[in-house]
Amino acid sequence: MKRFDLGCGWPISLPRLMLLIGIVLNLAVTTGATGHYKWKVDYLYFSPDCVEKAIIAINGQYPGPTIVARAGDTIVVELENAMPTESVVIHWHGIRQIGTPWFDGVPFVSQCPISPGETFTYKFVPGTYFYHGHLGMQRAAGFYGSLIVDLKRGKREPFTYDGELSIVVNDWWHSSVYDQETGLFSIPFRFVGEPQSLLIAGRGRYNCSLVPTSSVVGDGDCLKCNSESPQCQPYVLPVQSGKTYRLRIASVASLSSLNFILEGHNMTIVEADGYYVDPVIVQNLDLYSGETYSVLFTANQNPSRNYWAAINVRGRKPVTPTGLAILNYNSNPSSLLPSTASPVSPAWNDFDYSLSQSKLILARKGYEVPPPPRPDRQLILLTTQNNIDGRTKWAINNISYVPTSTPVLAALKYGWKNAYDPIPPPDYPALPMNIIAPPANPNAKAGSGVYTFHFGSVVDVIIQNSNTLNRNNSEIHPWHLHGHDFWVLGYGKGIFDPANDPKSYNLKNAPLKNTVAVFPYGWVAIRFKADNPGVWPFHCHVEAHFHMGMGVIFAEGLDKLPKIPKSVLGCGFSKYH
Ligand SMILES: [Cu+2]
Repeated sequence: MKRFDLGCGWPISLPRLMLLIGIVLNLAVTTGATGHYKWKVDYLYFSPDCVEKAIIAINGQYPGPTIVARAGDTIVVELENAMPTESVVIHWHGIRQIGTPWFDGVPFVSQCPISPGETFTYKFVPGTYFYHGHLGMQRAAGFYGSLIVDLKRGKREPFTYDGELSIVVNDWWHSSVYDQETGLFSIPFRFVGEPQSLLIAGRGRYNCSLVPTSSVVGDGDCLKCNSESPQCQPYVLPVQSGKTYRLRIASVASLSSLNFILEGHNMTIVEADGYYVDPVIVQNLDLYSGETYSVLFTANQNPSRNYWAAINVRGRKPVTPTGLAILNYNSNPSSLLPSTASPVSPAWNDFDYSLSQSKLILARKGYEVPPPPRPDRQLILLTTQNNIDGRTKWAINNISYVPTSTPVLAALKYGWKNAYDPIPPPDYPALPMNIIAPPANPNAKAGSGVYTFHFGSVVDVIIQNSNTLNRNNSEIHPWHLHGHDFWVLGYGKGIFDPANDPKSYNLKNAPLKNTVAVFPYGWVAIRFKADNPGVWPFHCHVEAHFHMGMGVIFAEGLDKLPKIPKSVLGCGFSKYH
């Protein structure tokens, strides 16, 4: 038995669970190199923003190690789960898992939470991605890292640069994810609140003078804050004057939409979610949780000083200080902090700014993959915040997603009728829609039904945003689709008009993405081809929102799959098969 302290004076003794997971990242071309990684996942005290807290680390490292691969490579990751009380799954965000849907890493959809000795096979396409825990709120506990897949040797990017830098950004809380989860499921509802810090490459700085030092029993009274800790010194991005850099940025934020700024430097967006986009120059970059970008910038400012790299909260009234890293020129000491003030982002509630920046993201000329001209099926998904049995939930067309105890992939493939909800959710919301007042929705309920598509069919999904349970409040939701990239056909304000709005869809150079934001009181339309046999979640990437039911499950082509590997089964009904 191991004594494990989950936080402020709450020691518990729990049996130590040891899980050994083997992951094989197997690429389409078998001639590539093989990379072998050994990972040990465990809780560890760490001080990402100077405040110490138990976080999930990989090999004692936070954020987790960066995987760098080349298209065509095979990567093997042996993952030992040394956490005393938790299973793990890892979602390889942006990787389509063609032919290997069981390795998508979503508990009770693609696989059982992992048991000892399993081996996973993943397929990559080139791009900028990341990985993260997808069980409970493990991502918010620090369980994530970068995943970079370079082009095959001999292939060239349609742009040039002298050096490459990579950061993951996120928001950070001092409360444990157990406190956060308990609050979300409590009556009355207790929200996680705004983050205490914003982190760049896992580093932020909380003002230690705000940490209570008294021993009075209460929230946070035993937080340890050490502003000298090497774990919370600003991350350094080293550059040489005159050179051009590719900066890869991924947002694994739990809640916040973020805005990234390189003080004094313009950025040219060249890649989004693994696809080249038409180069567009911006002074700052809006980032939604689940999105990845590459930007180019040239170190063309006065080289005798350093500059801030900064993130600010967008879309929610910010109470969190700016997250800061150092853009370190030439031989200036990396510890030389800029004397300038923290960069300021556009007003948090300037949603028109965000919308217009999102509309700038278009497929790069010469690299366009035009969407099929028309859909075979259309879904309109109205997202609402609801009260179900006294708890605050999110619902899609009045159904709030709850996971089953059996992987849906196996349940559907083998026809285990009792293992899932056989009634598919509705394609359209009940009319008339009301998106500008707190929803009544007296019939909202929990469910786990599945949308099943004809294999190879073209599906349009319109996500319709609405007012929350609070008056005059509607939130940004970044929606992420597993197993596919989708074309972003268009955005609109107000209620989607099925007769007229499709006329303005971009069928020429719509960008391919795997995550897209729907803005307050508006809609976004996406199109994808249901051509990847498997079962795929489509959900809000705000961790608390998905946890509160904001997602749906898609399925297609299961008869095309061979037998599901035993290694991903063993829970729920799959125990008996
Ligand atoms: Cu959301």
